[in-house]
Amino acid sequence: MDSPLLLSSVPSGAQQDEEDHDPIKDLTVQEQSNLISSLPKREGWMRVLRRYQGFWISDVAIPRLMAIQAHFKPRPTDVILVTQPKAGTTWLKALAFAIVNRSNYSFSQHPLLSRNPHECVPFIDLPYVGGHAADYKSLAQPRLLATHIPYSLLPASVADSDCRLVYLCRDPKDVLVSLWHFMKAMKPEIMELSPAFEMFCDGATPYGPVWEHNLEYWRESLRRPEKVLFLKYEEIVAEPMRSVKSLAEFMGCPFSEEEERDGAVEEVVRLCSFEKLSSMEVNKRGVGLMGGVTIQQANFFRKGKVGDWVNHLSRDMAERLDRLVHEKLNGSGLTFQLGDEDYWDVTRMMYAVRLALIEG
Ligand code: PAP
Repeated sequence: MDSPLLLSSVPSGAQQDEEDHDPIKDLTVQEQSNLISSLPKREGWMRVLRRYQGFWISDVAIPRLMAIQAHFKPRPTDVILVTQPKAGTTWLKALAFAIVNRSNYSFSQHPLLSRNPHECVPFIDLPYVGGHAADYKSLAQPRLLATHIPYSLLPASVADSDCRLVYLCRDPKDVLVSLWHFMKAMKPEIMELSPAFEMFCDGATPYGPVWEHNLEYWRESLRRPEKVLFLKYEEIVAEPMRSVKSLAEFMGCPFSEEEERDGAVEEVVRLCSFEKLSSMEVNKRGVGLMGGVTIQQANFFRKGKVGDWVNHLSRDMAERLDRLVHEKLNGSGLTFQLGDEDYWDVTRMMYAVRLALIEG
């Protein structure tokens, strides 16, 4: 078991503002541990999950989350990238980093060619050490940080600050399939897909329920559109150039007409594409350490496709999860499909295509 002291050390991003603050002075390690072990528990994924303030959080991540809740203070210029795990965090980090730093590096000699995106944009809630640990002090302005923390669990300092949040979500069916593969690759003895599906439907995934995570940021993006940008993985896949331009605008560094003419937007899209990043040596063979777990960087790059769930979930499973998500999001204005009718048509069409392919 990882040392709770180590895990609860305050993230370096916050250290700059809270240099000499003891992040766990409010609770002793023993008190933290007693509190965590009293929380409702679910097992089956890589780590034990505990129900903490309405969300399922890995037990080893809770002390650090508490430290963030108590002491993290963003700078007004910070941009915090937020995702549900497996919604496209790695991609969003690469895109934001490439956009913000486009005048600092040439595209042919770019840090993303030799560093995994997680080494370029640090998580505030998960310490990551790869070939190069992210250097918080020299991060460009706006400083890019990342987190999986649900909106209601963020400290009030975030809402009170002028910092911006970029939220990326993804069709929950693809999130489930991606999450299961990711964890299976790292810990082959985790549960099979069928019980994982049941836990997912119960909302019991890291930082889940997924739909609550999505909804909280969705509502905040409607309330404060100038501070919270809400993106979908599927939309970036469909229109990468448009997404990159609106991301740049939101982060306060829009592309100039000249840059657009010179192809800078295309360069960002190309540099951050699944094909390009997954072919880099660092992402094929590199190893990193995230939240105390050793991770092959290649595990962050599996297929990068929309709709791969069709190859793993039965039609019953897909329809059940679609229906559940549809009910949970109902009335919010957030959907993962085009419309109510299309919702079911798309699922059926995907299966028809798959069947046709299998039958040759
Ligand atoms: P994390 O939240 O643990 O950091 P995250 O990056 O969100 O993981 O999830 C990885 C998913 O994003 C993988 O999806 P898949 O399992 O369905 O394939 C991965 O392939 C995909 N991904 C990583 N990089 C890119 C990219 N550059 N473009 C598109 N998808 C990507």
